[in-house]
Amino acid sequence: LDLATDLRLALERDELLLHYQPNVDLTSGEIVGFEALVRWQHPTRGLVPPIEFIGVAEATGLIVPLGRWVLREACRQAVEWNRPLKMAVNVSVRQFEDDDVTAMVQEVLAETGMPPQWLCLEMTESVLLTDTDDNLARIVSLKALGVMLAMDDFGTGYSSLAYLRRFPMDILKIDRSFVDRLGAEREDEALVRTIVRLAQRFGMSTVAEGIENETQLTLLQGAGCDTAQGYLLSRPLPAAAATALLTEER
Ligand code: G
Ligand code: G
Ligand code: MN
Ligand code: NA
Repeated sequence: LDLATDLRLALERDELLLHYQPNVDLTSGEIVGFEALVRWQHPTRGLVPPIEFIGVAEATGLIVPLGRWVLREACRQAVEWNRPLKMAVNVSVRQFEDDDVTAMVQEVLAETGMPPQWLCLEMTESVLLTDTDDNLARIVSLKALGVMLAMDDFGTGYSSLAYLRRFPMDILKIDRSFVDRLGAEREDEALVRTIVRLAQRFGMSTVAEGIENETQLTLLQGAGCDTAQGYLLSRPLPAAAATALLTEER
């Protein structure tokens, strides 16, 4: 079977699952949310990471049913946890440009009983780069559902500044590439501080991605970054382990 055919079957056979990476408040140290990250438990290929199948899913259009499954499962889990945590879900360009995206999100919220304010949809710059009226209308109608919107991988794309004015995003996720270099050169610290201030200026909160060491943690706290994700804090966890972490934190 080729990967596309296999992936179609995976959806029917319920072979997808989510891992959850904690998002930690840099002031209190508490878990304030999770990012849902899809995996494919394949009977012979093993646990397949998303980089190996998201591209295929996008190319074939399978990302639409797959994305709906991810959203539903993430919301179902959040409702089961029943805590005021932010559940972040990645939305790819192809999914976002589907005309029914707002209706789909609305249906999943209703179906699962998910409070909209607990949900955060993460989009990359490429979504926002296509600065069309259609895309702006989609963003506005998603916002009207009461969900949060995050700009993912900030700073990796093209010219990222013009659309900060245009699109009502709530959260800016500082790409891992900026965090990686923190501690090595003073310039990198200046860059991160500037991104945080820029986000604040536009009323957005900031999430730093890919924190792997204490130096990065300290510098990000110093820069006024709100929350962080990364292997230092926790790897993405299977649902049971994430549940255990929440229980022991209490
Ligand atoms: O999970 P991992 O940590 O390996 O993620 C790799 C990439 O796959 C990231 O860019 C992430 O945004 C993307 N990804 C993970 N889960 C999903 C998903 O449910 N939908 C989409 N569109 N992308 C995802
Ligand atoms: O593109 P997006 O930000 O959605 O994807 C998150 C990706 O980053 C996932 O593949 C996740 O496993 C990975 N990730 C999360 N924390 C770290 C980290 O501390 N270091 C590295 N190298 N990758 C990380
Ligand atoms: Mn993401
Ligand atoms: Na990212």
